[in-house]
Parts: sequence; C-alpha cells; structure tokens
Amino acid sequence: MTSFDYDAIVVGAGFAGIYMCKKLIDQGLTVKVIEAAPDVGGTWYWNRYPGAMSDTRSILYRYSWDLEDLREYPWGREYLKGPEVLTYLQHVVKRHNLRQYMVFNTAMEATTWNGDQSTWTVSLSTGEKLKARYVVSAVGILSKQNYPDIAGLNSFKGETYHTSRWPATYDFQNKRVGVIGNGSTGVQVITALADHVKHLTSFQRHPQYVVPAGDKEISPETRREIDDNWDSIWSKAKNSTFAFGFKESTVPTFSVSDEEREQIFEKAWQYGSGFYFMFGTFCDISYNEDANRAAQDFIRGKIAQKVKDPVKANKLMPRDWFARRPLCDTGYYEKFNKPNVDVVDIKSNPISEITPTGIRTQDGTEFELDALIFATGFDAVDGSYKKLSIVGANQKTLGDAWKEAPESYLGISVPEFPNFFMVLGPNSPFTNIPPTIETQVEFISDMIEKANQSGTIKKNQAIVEAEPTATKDWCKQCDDLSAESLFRKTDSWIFGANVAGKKTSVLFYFGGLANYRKALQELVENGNRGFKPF
Ligand code: NA7
Repeated sequence: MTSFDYDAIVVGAGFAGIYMCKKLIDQGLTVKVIEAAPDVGGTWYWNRYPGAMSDTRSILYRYSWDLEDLREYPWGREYLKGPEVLTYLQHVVKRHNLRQYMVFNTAMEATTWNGDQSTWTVSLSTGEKLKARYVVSAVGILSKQNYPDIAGLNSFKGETYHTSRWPATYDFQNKRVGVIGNGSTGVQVITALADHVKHLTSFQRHPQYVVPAGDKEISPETRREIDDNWDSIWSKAKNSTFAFGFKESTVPTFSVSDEEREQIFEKAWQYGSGFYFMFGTFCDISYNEDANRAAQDFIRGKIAQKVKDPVKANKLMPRDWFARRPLCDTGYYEKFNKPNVDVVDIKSNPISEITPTGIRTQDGTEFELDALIFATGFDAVDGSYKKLSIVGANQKTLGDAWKEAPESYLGISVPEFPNFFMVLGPNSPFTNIPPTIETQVEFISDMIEKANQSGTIKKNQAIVEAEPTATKDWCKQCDDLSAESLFRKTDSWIFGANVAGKKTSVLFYFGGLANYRKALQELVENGNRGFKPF
C-alpha cells in the first residue's frame, strides 16, 4: 500500500482552491490547501489597489452551489468592490468550515511525481515536504506580476507600487503620482485616485476602449426577483458563451440600418458592461473588421463628448482594433477633465528612463513624481506556473513540456503529469471566471472520485492523465476557434503578447462555456475520452 500524507494537495485559496477543497472534503478525501498569502482570496487578496472592482455583475460573481447562501448573503450594487469579494470568500470558507484544511504564508515551490509510488512529493517554502496522490493547481491565471522593461526601473527614489501587491496602508495626498498602464487595473486605479492626489499622470502606451460599467444600487424588488430565480439565472449563464448574464447577440452589425445600429450601441452604453457592449450588441464585432470599426467609431464619439480638452481626448482615443479584454469604468474619462489629471502618450514619445525623481520621455521632458504605480499586468496563464518546479513522469518539468507552447487537455490535464490537475490552465474557456472554475472543479473532483472507485488497478494507485493526441486535438480546436479573431491580431495578455520576450501562443478556448460544458459531458459519456484508462 502506498503511503502519503494527503489524498490531495490544492495549491491556492482563491475562488478555485476554496471550492476544490470543499468538493474533495465532501468526497471524504484528506486535503491540504497551500496558500502563499496570509489569508484566502487569491487574486482578490493580492490586488487590493484602490478602485479594484469585479466587472462581472455581482449576481454572477459568486458560487452557484449554495442556494441558501445565494438567497441570504447581502450585496447591494450591480458590481462588487474588491474588499466585498474578499469578504464573501472569507464568509464561504467560514460557512463551510474550510479554514481547518488550509495553511497560509506557505508557497508550493516544487512538486515531483514519484512513478513507483504514484504520489507527488510537494516541497513547501517552509522546508516541509508532503506526499499526496493528487495535486490540483488553483493558482489562477493572473498571479505572476509583469514589470515593464524600462531603463532605470529600480532607480526611482520615491514610492513604488505594483497594483497586484498593494500594501495595507498608503497615502497619496499632496503627492504627484505616475501610473504606467491603463488596462482594466490602470483604468480602475486612475479613476479611484484622481480625486485624492496632488497630480496624476497616466503614462499610456495604447489607449483602450472603455464603456460604462452601469453600476447602481440593486433595489429590494430586484433582489427578491433574483432570489426567486437563481436556478434559471445560473442555468442561462452556464449555457451561454461568456457567462456574463446576457444572451450573446446573433445579429450581424450591418444587418440593421445605421440608425438602428446607433440605437443598439446607445442602449448598451447606457446599460453598461464591456462584455455586453462587445458581445451583446452584435455577433461579429470581435472578428469582422468593418463591424469592429463601427463599434470603435461609436466609442470614440463618446470619448470626444466626455473629455473636454481636445488634446487630451485625442490622446485617449484608441485607433487600433477594439479587441483587447473588454473594459468598463465608473467615470474614467471624466477624471481627465480635472486640471490635476493628465495623460502622456508613450507610444509616440516613449519613456526613455525612470530616474531617481520620476520619468523622462524620449523628447527630454522630465516628469517629477513622488509615487510611481505599475499597473502593468501579469505574465498571464502559463506565467503563473513559471516560478514553480513541477516535475512529471520522465523527469520533465512543465516548463520543458511547454517549451513550444503551453498545451493542455481542456485546460485541466497535461500528458506525462499524472494526477496533476489545473483549474484555469492554458486553453480553458475565456469567460466570466467563477462559472468556469466551478465547471472545472466539478469535472476534476468527479474524475478523482471515479479513479478512486476504479477496480481496474490497485487501490490508491489510480492514474488520471490526458492522452497526447487528445491534447493536440484540443489545442488545435483552440487555435482554430481564435484564428479569425481580431483579438489575435491585437497585442495583449490574452495571447501572451504583453510580456517582453514572451512567445505569443493560444492561451484560451474561445468556444464559450456552453460548448465547453458540452464537450466535458460528451467525453464523460464516451468513457472519459482523451484520458488514459484508469
Ligand atoms: P493588462 O490588461 O495587461 O494591462 C497592462 C497595462 O500596462 C497596459 O495598459 C499595458 O500597455 C501597460 N504596459 C505593460 N507593459 C508596459 C510597458 N513596458 N510600457 C508601458 N506600458 C506597459 O493588465 P491589468 O492588470 O490591467 O488587467 C489584467 C486583467 O486582470 C484584466 O484584463 C482583467 O481580466 C483582470 P499596452 O496596452 O500593452 O500598450
């Protein structure tokens, strides 16, 4: 009989790790959750910058599986602020008594497969080594920070911050603050800080298309209606493409008159949500160039109306494809009407150096700063695994296996990494994240349960491992699905184009959550097709 400390070690205590822990405990397994942070929350623990907010509506930014909690847990607005998401996750952990299975301030540094025993040895930052039959990575897609490759990066003598490692206390009053980066995070942090600093300069490489979030209070009547309909709300979300709580449009942009198109865009603008604007208005914005231009024109028109100074407005106006992760705001453009908020176009006039006192641009302008904020994002998806040494069968690391491209079967399993699972690994669906996490956690826990019950081989030595051919086929499908997308022609983290020196690759399944769930169901009905028999 093989000896081990735990049936499963789960790495990470965010949305995915918490649910994974609950599912495996409910199955009667012994589980340890390893978390590097001092508490639960994952992404929401680390990204505690001012203005952090989920841009999925509150109704779908939670777990779907506890109806009583769905009905009772309070939330008051269309969107949850970062601290509210953290409080919610802490509440779930408390409600289900999961903290006892978790250890904090502890990172998994390495894990190695022991083929002769069918166990993983997991090495922790504490020096401890644990043996487990299964390792589930729930490290998330946005955990490895990305710093820009700029000369003098470490020479700045003022305060520096990265949005994804925000400290508990900070004070920007009477300070001149520079923000590099204007993605989802930059837009939020700029909006939140503009009223509280002496001066704010946004150093912007690519302006973004930002539509209103549409945040507002949820009335008690709306909440009652939601509480009466949770089953259908979740069922609709999980049977949609993006699981953002709307039905994706099937209407081509040019199938309607110019007037009607304008009305549809205007209605979406008033309603709010970046995903809704891109995918709820028309069906072809993300791949048809003319359709994309029509959406661009509408948004640029709105920016021109909002930003009073035409020079600033011009700098804030994107002219490339509207094909990065859709963004939404709570008053971003309006902040540039304040005299203490400015934007510097570092595409035409790049930063030549970060100096001890601020930033110098190529034209020789010096921007004196007291604080510098990096909102420069992440080495996303496969980047989360780079700092970990994961050594599978045949002594190969995951890094070796992903030398050409980060490939996986379903975003979950990698050939030659037996009994190692990822939640949100490369080639997982591109959607609102919690419903995809739930889908994958449920699939993984079902696989583990089946493997444990399998009578075909000696108890405790069941192996779940993706077949190489199925993995190749899945990755080809992901490649094909994104081939025509304008997202692929636009540099951003979605294809790994945001990190200096990183090879771009397909990191997501663009087929939608409904199709993904169908694919999982079909493979189960076909004897776990794509997995080696266990
Ligand atoms: P993003 O979306 O990757 O945005 C990073 C921003 O930082 C973006 O504006 C980048 O400009 C900018 N950036 C990155 N490197 C540089 C350099 N070297 N010089 C200047 N500017 C740079 O990260 P976020 O944290 O905002 O959001 C990540 C996801 O988290 C988000 O999509 C949500 O899903 C949640 P660029 O556009 O590359 O010119």
